[in-house]
Amino acid sequence: MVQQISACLGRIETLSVDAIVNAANSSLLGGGGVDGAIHRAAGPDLVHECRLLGGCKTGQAKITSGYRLPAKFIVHTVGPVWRGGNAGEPDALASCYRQSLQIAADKGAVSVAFPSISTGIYGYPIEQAAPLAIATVLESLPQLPTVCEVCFCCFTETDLEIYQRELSRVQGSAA
Ligand code: AR6
Repeated sequence: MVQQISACLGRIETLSVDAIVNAANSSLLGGGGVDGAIHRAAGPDLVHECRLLGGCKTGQAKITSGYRLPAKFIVHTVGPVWRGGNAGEPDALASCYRQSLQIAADKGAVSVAFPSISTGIYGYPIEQAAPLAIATVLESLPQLPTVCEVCFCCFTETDLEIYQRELSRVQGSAA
């Protein structure tokens, strides 16, 4: 089956995909940034389900229904807070992408959209996060053949350029 990876510009909570990923915090009870936007759009039933999940550790992921969103599922993952790069941030960030894809695939998701995890409030430099996100997804997809489409949903033109440059680099070298 063909597996496609792309980047797009927009608000992730509006995407009609099987699963969107949320850059949450360990409480899973909502916050600012993309987390706030997803909770507002999904409606109050989301936080009720999140309360039952007992939080989530950094690098791990949990899944809920999408409620009022076009997406069927929301995968909530907790990215690392940037502390300079030598405190295990790359491993934790890679783990977010791996676990999120796995848990979405376990629910039968064929299309998955990611925000740029940790690169907002948590301060991870996007120039380092984007190549890691793309490499981790590329490594994971062969083990998850039912996932056909992964989209990196960028919030700004600048972020989109960074993702597109990296995607052209790795996809160009694979061609
Ligand atoms: N759609 C897509 N991307 C978005 C959206 C949106 N609607 N809104 C923001 N972004 P952040 P983090 C981008 O701060 O760094 C929350 O309070 C944003 O431009 O949302 O992982 C949580 O509860 C950036 O590129 O997440 C945690 O406490 C990316 O999403 C904390 O923030 C991630 O930025 C997590 O921080």
